[in-house]
Amino acid sequence: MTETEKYLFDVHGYLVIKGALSAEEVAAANAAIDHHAAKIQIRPNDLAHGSKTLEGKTGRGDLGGILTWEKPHCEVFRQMVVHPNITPYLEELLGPGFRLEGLGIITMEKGAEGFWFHEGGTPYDRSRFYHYHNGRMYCGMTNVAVQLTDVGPGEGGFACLPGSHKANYACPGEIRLYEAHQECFAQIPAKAGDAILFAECLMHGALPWEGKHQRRSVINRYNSGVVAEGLMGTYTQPPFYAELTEAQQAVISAPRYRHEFAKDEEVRTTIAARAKG
Ligand SMILES: O=C(O)CCC(=O)C(=O)O
Repeated sequence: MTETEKYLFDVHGYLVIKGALSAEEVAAANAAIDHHAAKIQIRPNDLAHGSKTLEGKTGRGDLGGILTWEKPHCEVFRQMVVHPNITPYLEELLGPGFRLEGLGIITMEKGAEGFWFHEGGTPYDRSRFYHYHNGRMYCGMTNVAVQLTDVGPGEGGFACLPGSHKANYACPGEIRLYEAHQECFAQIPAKAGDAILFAECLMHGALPWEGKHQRRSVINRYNSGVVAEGLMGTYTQPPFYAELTEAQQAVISAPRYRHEFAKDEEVRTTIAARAKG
């Protein structure tokens, strides 16, 4: 994570990682979704929460179970959970040994409703926080929304209130419902293959989808290695565990205590210095 990226993430609570996936990876993910399109579950218009500005003609689509799909369709999603273009950002925010909390695909057809703006740092949630301490950022749940189709300016989809990950006061209801101060929100244009990295405690949601094409976003949710909001089912390994690479197994794992490597190194340096006299 470059110094500029750190600055932008700290200030905004999100960052667009451009070109996180290659064109081949985007194509493989889209082919896999096309193959499983019949499994997309359209929600019963339950996300706008009565907002007049977020309501739509249809619900958003949800598609799950992607890591269990038959080969080759599961492979690109398994690669995505520990992708070399994404892992360094997660290590910066969550520390080494971060773990996957859950994942799924969001689809939206033209006219699909938005999602009311949730989270936002108040009330404070011990698993979904953001703070800066001893020269580095610390995040609770952190998400990577990998875009599989282009999102143009004004087309809707993921949106947030930049900076709200640091909020201290409760958010007024009409702002959460996108009925006041809309000018403060950011809708995030992106190209297929870009990934939106965001702190879950950033107030975020979605605007109704205006694009002619289907919106497709893979959302991978992570937390630090010691935290679990869910257990990927249970503490038992998922049935496909043996098929995963070592790196994939490490993120699809039960929460456990992990030493902070920096601290270990400091101790080792002190001991080495004393040994030299
Ligand atoms: O990208 C979206 O549609 C919003 C997703 C969202 O708010 C969430 O998953 O919590």
